[in-house]
Amino acid sequence: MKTRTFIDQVDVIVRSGKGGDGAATFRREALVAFGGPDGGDGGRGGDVVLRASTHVNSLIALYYDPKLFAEDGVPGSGKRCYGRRGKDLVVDVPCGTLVTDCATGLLVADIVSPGQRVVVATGGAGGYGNVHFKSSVNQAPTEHTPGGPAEERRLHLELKTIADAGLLGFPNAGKSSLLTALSSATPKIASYPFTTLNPIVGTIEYDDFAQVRMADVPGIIEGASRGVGLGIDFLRHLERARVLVYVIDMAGTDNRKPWDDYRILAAEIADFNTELPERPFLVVANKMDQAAARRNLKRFVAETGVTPIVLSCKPTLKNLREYADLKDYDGEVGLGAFKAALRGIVNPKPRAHQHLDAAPPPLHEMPDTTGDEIPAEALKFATFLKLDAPKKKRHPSRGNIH
Ligand SMILES: Nc1nc2c(ncn2[C@@H]2O[C@H](COP(=O)(O)OP(=O)(O)OP(=O)(O)O)[C@@H](O)[C@H]2O)c(=O)[nH]1
Ligand SMILES: [Mg+2]
Repeated sequence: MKTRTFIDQVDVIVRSGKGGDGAATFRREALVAFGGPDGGDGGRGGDVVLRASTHVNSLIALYYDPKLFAEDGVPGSGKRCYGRRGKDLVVDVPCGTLVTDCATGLLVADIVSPGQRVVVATGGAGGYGNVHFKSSVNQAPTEHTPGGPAEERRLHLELKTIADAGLLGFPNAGKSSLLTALSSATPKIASYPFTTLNPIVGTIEYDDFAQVRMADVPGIIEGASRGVGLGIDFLRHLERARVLVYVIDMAGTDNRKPWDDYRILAAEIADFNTELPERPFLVVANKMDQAAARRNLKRFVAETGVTPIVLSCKPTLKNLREYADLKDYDGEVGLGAFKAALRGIVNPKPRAHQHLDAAPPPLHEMPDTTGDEIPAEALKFATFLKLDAPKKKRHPSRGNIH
């Protein structure tokens, strides 16, 4: 059996640590009469924390190990010894994980930005030892408190990939080829349907280092909303996309009709989520290097009323407009045109000086320095120093007293 390598939905049980009990002990020592109470506090139980990480792209680890239990706090003991606090359990999840409570169905968290941490089960507080209960009228207290209870719940984790653009199309339309042509992602490409079984995200880079993330998902076929083929469950990975890209095999491989393909795709995504058809979209006519595609293009425009961006993913093809005799075609032609159209909709910020309105002045216009201090003018552009960022507050050490 083939091992699973990708999971985008999983149920987990999270349980925080129980707080350690406070101790009720008395100082017993030779030559010390009436030593008094010396029971220490219990330690706090550990939390269960979900942390967004860019180093994981699937919930597979949680599928094989769905019990997320943090450590209990250690009970207090004599000689005012406080118990150690339980260790937090920090679990890495991919960016774009949606967490819901299975019992209530309510949203617990949407974990999106790298490094974001969400405490999904809080550890119980440590109990008080009997040292806290001594007073002039109660000099030998046996009172102490138990540690706080652990919190346990069942959570549903669902991954909705974060990408700016999502590729949508029939199997074999060339979605993975398009992603490969524009980014450095390496999805599997082959001439049989359902080559792609998991969503794959690639990053398209522009000259000014602006980036657009594009997701390739498995192909959908007619009836997918009823579960035909791989179904449309994986379309959840396109739900966060700002632009949908319909990839149409204009050559009509396997006797398919491109205009019907387009209509079916539109109907299937509307079945999945009524909001998706209202998103901005681009239509791409792929495989234009083939003669059949050139024949189909006119009919496609007439039947659907859409003027697609025509292109071919073949890397050897330099001038498609000439090669495919598209001189009088009204629409855009080529991979470059598609890249530009994508940028027009997603509008990514250039990565250089994206935080500033103006570019830095040329170096020779920068004020001169003695070399000891950095001029204020130059510091403005030294963003890596993060001078504007507020200083992090130090957490006051509270020891183990609760
Ligand atoms: N002639 C020609 N063939 C292409 C072009 N783009 C893709 N192909 C071929 O079409 C076939 C399918 O390409 P894929 O990129 O795997 O298609 P896909 O849409 O990702 O398919 P699934 O992952 O199965 O949904 C491969 O054999 C490609 O070589 C193109 O522009 N021209
Ligand atoms: Mg594919």
